Amino acid sequence: MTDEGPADEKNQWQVVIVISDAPPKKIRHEAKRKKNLAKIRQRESAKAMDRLEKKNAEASFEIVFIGRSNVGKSTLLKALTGENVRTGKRPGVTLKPTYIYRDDLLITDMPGFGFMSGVTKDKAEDVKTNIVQYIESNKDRIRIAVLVIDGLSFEEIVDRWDERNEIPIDIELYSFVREIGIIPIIAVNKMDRVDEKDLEPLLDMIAEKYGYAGPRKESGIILAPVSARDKKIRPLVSALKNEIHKMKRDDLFKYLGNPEQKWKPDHSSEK
Ligand SMILES: Nc1nc2c(ncn2[C@@H]2O[C@H](COP(=O)(O)OP(=O)(O)O)[C@@H](O)[C@H]2O)c(=O)[nH]1
Ligand SMILES: [Mg+2]
Repeated sequence: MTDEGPADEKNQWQVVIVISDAPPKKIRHEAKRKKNLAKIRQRESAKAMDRLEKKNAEASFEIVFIGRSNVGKSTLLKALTGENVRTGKRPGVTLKPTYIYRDDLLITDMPGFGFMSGVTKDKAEDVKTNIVQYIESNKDRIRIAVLVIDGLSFEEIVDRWDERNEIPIDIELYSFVREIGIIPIIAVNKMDRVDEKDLEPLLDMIAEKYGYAGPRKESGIILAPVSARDKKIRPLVSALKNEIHKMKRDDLFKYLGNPEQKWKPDHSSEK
């Protein structure tokens, strides 16, 4: 008879239940695996950001596109560059810019800062802060900012902010880029939904909302009425070329709109 041997018949089938705080091995493994994966992803994402920043640093001329979600920014960029930048993300969710590279020209699609009631105010503010920070840290190479607005809903949005005694993000960002020496161009999109006869009054109203009183043409504000949907973007292409020409970079014309399109410097917007 051995030591372990049952001394008594009653003890033979005793079941021992071990109660432990530790999760089963399988779950522990899974948790560890997830944690490692998250770490790797974080590292990869940091590396990707570094690579992106290095790549972006090679650019010497940047044009940023800024606007609320749903104003037609992606459609406009597609019409202008042929590049598909549509992210398909929910408005206001993406915080990171998207880039288009053409030699040393960098075209940046900034995240949209919310529209209507779809996005909370905090989220819109977060996006705004990100945009401001991005522009601040890259202001040496950012030469032009295209601020895209929806020509139809712009007045309503501005009025709503006015009622609350707040400055609409569109207008705040316009002043901001101008103050740090970046040329702002306002692309007034969705003009296919505006009657020809209403166009001039609409542009006057927009200039006024941006704080320009008096005759619009003498004010210096650059407004480009376009329809991204119908690829009618000539006023924007002209305004861009006009500014790029002043910066002596006509070599970049070929990357914007229809390269066949003849272009002559327009000095009407100069003071
Ligand atoms: N009527 C009209 N709709 C447009 C125009 N440009 C864009 N849209 C529509 O507006 C919506 C938002 O466009 P999108 O380019 O995704 O806007 P984003 O969020 O600013 O990038 C889509 O349904 C487009 O088809 C335009 O010039 N006219
Ligand atoms: Mg978009």
